[in-house]
Parts: sequence; C-alpha cells; structure tokens
Amino acid sequence: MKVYGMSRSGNCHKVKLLLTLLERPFTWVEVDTMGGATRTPEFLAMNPNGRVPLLELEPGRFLPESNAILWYFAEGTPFLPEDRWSRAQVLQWMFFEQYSHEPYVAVARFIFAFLPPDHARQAELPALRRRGYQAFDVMERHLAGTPFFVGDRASIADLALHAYTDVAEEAGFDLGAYPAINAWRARVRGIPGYIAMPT
Ligand SMILES: N[C@@H](CCC(=O)N[C@@H](CS)C(=O)NCC(=O)O)C(=O)O
Repeated sequence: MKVYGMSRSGNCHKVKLLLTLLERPFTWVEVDTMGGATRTPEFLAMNPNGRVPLLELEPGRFLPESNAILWYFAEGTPFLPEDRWSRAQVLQWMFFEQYSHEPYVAVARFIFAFLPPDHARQAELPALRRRGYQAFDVMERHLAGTPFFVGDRASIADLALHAYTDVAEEAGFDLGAYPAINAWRARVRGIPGYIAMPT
C-alpha cells in the first residue's frame, strides 16, 4: 500500500507514525504540495479534494483525510479502545483537532515557517495564534487530569493532537505556560517506536 504525503506536514506525519508504531509496511510517496502537485488532474483523480495525506490501500482504492486513515488502521489495535463510550471520546478529540486546533496551529505554522516573511498572509498570524492558544487552553485543562486524551493509554486521539502541538514552536507559539501539555508531549514521544516529524 502507498501513502501519498509531505514529510513536514503534521496531518501526513500522523499516518506515518501510526503505521510505523503498528509495524505495517507501506510505501511513502513524497508529494510536492508547495509546487502544486496536489492540484494536478492526475492527483485530483485520486483525491478530488487535492490534499495529502492520501492512502492508496490497493491500486485504485483511495482514502483521504488523516483522521479517517488513522481510524481505519487503528481498528482492532491498542490505539483504539473497544468500548463504545471511549471510542466516542476518541472521535470527540479527533474532531476537536480538525475544527478547533489544526486550522489555527497548522495554518499559523504554514504561514510562519513556510511562507516568506514579507508575505501578505503574515497578517493572519495574530488571530490564528489567539485561536491556537484557546485550543491549548482546552487541552491543558483536560490533560491536567489524565495522562492521555482518553484513559490511561495512548490512542489515535493523542497521535492526531500531538502532530501539530509538538511543532507549535515552529508556528511561533510559546508552550512554556502549559505544563500538562508538555508532560503529555513527552509521554507521546516516549511511546516505543515513536518517530518525530522532520523539522
Ligand atoms: N483535513 C485534511 C487536511 C489535509 C491538508 O490540509 N493537507 C495539506 C498539507 S497539511 C495539503 O495537502 N495541502 C496542499 C493543497 O492544499 O494543495 C486531513 O486531515 O487530511
């Protein structure tokens, strides 16, 4: 199977990390997103939404959306609990990641670390960071009372939220005032087999 991705994308790294932790063999196809490779007719035929990560499970069978891919592979593994309530909580945090965290933290990182310093989009940074800190406040409050997002072992909710949180400094965030988040960051990094996203 193939994963089309960009190595410095947190959304893509989540998938690489889970497959690595599960020791599932896969071929990584590096996609030049900055060069427009996700918007070619060939790529849009695989994912009409023009984004990575994109799983090609077998020739011609595609699944986009990082968290959907995580869910697919986590099923039946320790990274997805079995009971219904815990599974709903895993989804709760994965939706939080995609709606209240990634659109601010990941986009701030993209603008700050990938675009030229004089780019017009730099003006978006203060608002993005404000919303990013709001997401970190929510995470801090939750993690003050639990080692992982759902229960006492790492799930795909942790992998989803860790991806961009662990590189938040690249977006200009200062996480010094978030001790519970920092302890959790270290806990996730300590999962046997963990690989970090290239900086
Ligand atoms: N909700 C999607 C977001 C994917 C996404 O935004 N991918 C970016 C890289 S992080 C991308 O492919 N950008 C290239 C483009 O928009 O053409 C997911 O979680 O997979």
